[in-house]
Amino acid sequence: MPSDFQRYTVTAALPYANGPVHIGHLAGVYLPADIYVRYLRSAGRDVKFICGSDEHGVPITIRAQKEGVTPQQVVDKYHALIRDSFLDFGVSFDIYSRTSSATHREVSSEFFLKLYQEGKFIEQTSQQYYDEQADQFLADRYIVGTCPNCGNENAYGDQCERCGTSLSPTELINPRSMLSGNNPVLRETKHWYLPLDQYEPWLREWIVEGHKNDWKANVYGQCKSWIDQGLHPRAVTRDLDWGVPVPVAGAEGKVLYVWFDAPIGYISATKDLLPDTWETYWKDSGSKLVHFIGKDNIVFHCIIFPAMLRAHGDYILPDNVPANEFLNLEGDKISTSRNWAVWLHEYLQDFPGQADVLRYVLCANAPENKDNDFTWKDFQARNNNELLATLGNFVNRAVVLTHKYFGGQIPARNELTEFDRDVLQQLADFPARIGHLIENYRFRDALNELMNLARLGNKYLADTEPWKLIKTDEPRVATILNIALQITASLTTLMEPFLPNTALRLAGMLDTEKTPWTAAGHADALPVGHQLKEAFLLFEKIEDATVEAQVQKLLDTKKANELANTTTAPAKENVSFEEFSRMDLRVGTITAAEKVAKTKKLLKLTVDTGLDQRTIVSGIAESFIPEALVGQQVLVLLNLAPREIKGIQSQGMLLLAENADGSLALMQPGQQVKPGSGVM
Ligand code: B3M
Ligand code: ZN
Repeated sequence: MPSDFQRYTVTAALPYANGPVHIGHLAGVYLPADIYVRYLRSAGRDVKFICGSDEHGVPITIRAQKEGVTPQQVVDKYHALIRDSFLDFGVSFDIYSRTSSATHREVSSEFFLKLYQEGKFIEQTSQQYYDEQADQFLADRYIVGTCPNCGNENAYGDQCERCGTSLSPTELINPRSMLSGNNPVLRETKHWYLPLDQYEPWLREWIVEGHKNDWKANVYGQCKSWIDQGLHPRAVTRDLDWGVPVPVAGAEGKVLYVWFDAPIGYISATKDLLPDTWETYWKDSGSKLVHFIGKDNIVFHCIIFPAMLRAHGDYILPDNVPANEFLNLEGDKISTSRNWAVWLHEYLQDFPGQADVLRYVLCANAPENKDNDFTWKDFQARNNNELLATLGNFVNRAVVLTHKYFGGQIPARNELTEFDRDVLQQLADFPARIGHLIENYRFRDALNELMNLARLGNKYLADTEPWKLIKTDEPRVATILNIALQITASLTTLMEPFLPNTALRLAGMLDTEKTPWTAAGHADALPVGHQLKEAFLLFEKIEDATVEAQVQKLLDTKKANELANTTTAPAKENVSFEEFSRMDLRVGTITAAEKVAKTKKLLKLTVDTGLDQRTIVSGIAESFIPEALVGQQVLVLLNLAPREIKGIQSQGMLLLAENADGSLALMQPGQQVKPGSGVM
């Protein structure tokens, strides 16, 4: 691919403003996009980094309904939360806009209208489910019913979440409206469709032939299989009251489909940013358009949006769509509804000032070519062994030794050894190598190269041992530290795309200005005599207890989910009052408790029943400590036929409640009663 573009238009997927953002968002989309853009800026390129909240669509209205608020209140709340999270993590958008803005309504309406007027859509009527009580058509997600595939009674109109089958609403058995609970009826409605089939030959040529070698294999593969399966007209309007109204007569109550208006949001955000010059970034063929997205958005960005742009005719097409796969969390799929996530705003509460650590870990472990797993153990290890022990340690040694031996001033470089020359040559090669990797969307490899430069620095100091030479050969130590400090200066520039806050702090320590990418790798970045500031540690050790607390938080979530998900057992057959009254239920007081030897589960209890002190063997040892039971009042079934358990006569049974996770709770009277009191 030619890299003779004059400018870059870089977009990151517009997150739905229906929930906070988590590590999966950051690792998959916003971090790689930010690294790319920061690098381009440092390399002196003209780049605009565009994003905003996606504020339309059914995810928003469903969340509003759940929370009992208006869709506008939902998007206002989450737009602010998401915007702040990005800011806190240094994601350096030139604009973070929103699709509920006036500009967006205008730009997306005009876009639709042009296609409409030029006859680029087809009009079609179809039967869709309508809720007569709520008086509206139902989006797929608003219909639940029985899955024809697995019998799940709560499958959605577009998908069964139990068996994963994708469905259409009319396939559901016994469909119900989520608005009223009633059975919806089929009604005729008219919509506009983009005839994707007509663009198939062009898409095949543009993607399958044209981007075989420069698009990532996961992206290319998904596109090709879509095209090979045959494309069909896609509806671009919906019967909904939340969204951009369809701007033609006779379309009352209809809005643009969210996946029609959202990508146009990139254009309207650019217009918000640059009211006079935005068109250069979207219409001039010297502009390189790059979309950063997650893999679930590939078809929309590689097929549908390009077909829309092509139908419109004025716009450039994406040069690349470097979509990532998914990040999992501790072996499980990240899920907003199950609260299985590390939320960005919560991370910063637990690790204040440590945004760069998460940026580092998520980039080092980014799901670039396959799904990947985030674990807190790995987070800790990468911080302690890589950031702290490699990068931080090297910088610290170079600066501390310079203070110790030369009053913090850059010492002169004297006669060079072959090793010195080799290290300086290697240093000179790093910026181009890292830059090349970033330009090819290989951010993990690029970060690893950055760490290789720190490793080179560490090795250089370890091999030359200036702390030993200082007594005998000060000029040699001057040379060594000069070279180590030149490496440090380059690290400042080269780390900036990945670790922007650390880069800033390091520049402060070196008392240097931010230098452009092209100045990195030079042997004279820091002039002789330049005074350094005091040394401080760039990274903090993360202790076991800290990550254990995070793991515990996740275990608590898992437990809460399990409890919430268990179904209550169905009712048993009726019994007569006669049968019931044959049970002799009493309150008793436990007077002694001990484990039954050689068993895991059994406790031998002595219970004061008011009539006697009797022995009851009970399988509760995993839920209770014997000592804690003594003195507790419990409900006892007195006349259960005695049986021998592990050689002990058990006379009766304790009543217990069992939690979904198998843990047990005692059944106790609400207040102290006399042992032997009857229960009825
Ligand atoms: N809001 C989907 C998502 O967050 C969607 C992206 C729009 S990009 C134009 O996955
Ligand atoms: Zn199913």
